[in-house]
Amino acid sequence: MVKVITYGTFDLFHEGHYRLLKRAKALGDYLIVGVTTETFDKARGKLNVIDSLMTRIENVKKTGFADEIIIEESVGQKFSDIKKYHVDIFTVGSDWVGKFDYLKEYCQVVYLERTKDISSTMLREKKRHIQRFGVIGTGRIAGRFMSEARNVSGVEIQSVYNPHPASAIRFAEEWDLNAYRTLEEFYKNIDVVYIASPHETHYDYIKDALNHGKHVICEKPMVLEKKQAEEVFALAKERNLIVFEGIKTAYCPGFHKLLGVACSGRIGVLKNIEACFTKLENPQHRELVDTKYGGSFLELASYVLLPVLKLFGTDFEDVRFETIDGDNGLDLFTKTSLRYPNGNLATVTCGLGVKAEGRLLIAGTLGYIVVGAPWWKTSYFEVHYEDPNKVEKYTESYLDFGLRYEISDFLSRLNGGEKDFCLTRGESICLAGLMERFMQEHRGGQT
Ligand code: C2G
Repeated sequence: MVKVITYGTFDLFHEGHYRLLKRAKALGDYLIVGVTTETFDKARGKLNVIDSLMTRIENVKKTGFADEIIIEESVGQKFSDIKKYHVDIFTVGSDWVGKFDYLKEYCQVVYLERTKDISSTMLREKKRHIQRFGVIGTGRIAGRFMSEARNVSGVEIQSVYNPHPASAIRFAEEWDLNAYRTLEEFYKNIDVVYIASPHETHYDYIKDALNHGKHVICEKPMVLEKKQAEEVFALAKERNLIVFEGIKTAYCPGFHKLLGVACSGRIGVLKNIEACFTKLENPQHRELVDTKYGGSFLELASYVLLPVLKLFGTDFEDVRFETIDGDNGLDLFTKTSLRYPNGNLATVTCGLGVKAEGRLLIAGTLGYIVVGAPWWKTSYFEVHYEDPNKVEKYTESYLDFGLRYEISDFLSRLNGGEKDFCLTRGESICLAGLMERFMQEHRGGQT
């Protein structure tokens, strides 16, 4: 009996998939089809898969060509499957030519001609209207957003705006966009505004975009006052639009895995969180020069507070800030302590002018989770127990700048598929409240 194996996502099952399976079956007597899990697809950069794993399996089953269906959940599995199932022929579409030649040592590898003019991506784009984005702000993060957005299907970035036209033109040339001199012109032909301008300008840009009927993704910290956050969320709701705070860590798969393990009871009842993120900044840069809106807390606290709000919630009873300031009064290093009514404690640290070990530590009654730097791009963490020999290791992929996860989550929200699970409105409002409180205590209430 000749055993054949093939793999795929089979999202929005179409003619190309059907023809591939038919020909795969004809290559032998017994066909095994590996259907990818969502986690595996995310890990290999395939975001925005629409159909659930069950639906995709069901669709493969319906063709009647598969004698056995398995799931594919990790890189390297093909190799072990070939051994495990005594496979004679591995086959896949011609879009993969050469990519699986390394399997030739173990079985025959056949690339079948891909069916032209049909793909899941095309169907996804037809099903979901392409979201046209415009970018406000042209700094480093905006550039990263551009390169990441190109990895997410359903997004087309069209325009850029910067009150300094020369910067907008430079960015537009670099990324092949249209640069506009006025916001009115910029809003034409876009659905979503991505805001990556200086912190203090976010609030006005968000309101203006919403008032022009545009959805918003705004870089962190989204706004600097609690009532501003409440106001923009209320305005968005009233206008049936989405406002979304871009804290990249909140959307990345490794951080979700970490939250899952922390909440699972493996380390008992959670009691204490410590998080530290420092990034030595050039003293001439805005972050250490702008005495009103610079400093380590405004720049980095969104990251270090995130695990605390996700795991302990937003109802702390006390918060205290301690800072080491530079000559201009800006905080070079800030320690924030939070105490919760149930006795839980959190200490989070951020720094732009003092270097410390970037680490996230979540302590529970049975053990602790530790993530080394850069934990804010979570890709590896360990669980430790009283017995020092017992260590569990977890890995998850984190691709390039990691912004693709937040863009993909935003699109799912836009398409009605997801609630604000990764970063809730309540958490964003709480973060804005903490920014406000810090500024009141540390900048004499200037916001
Ligand atoms: N396919 C095809 N013609 C199309 C579209 C897809 O022949 N017009 C083939 C692909 O080449 C693949 C199979 O259908 O062999 C499934 O395609 P996808 O769902 O896009 O899955 P893919 O990402 O190609 O997964 O481990 C996963 C596999 O390596 C391939």
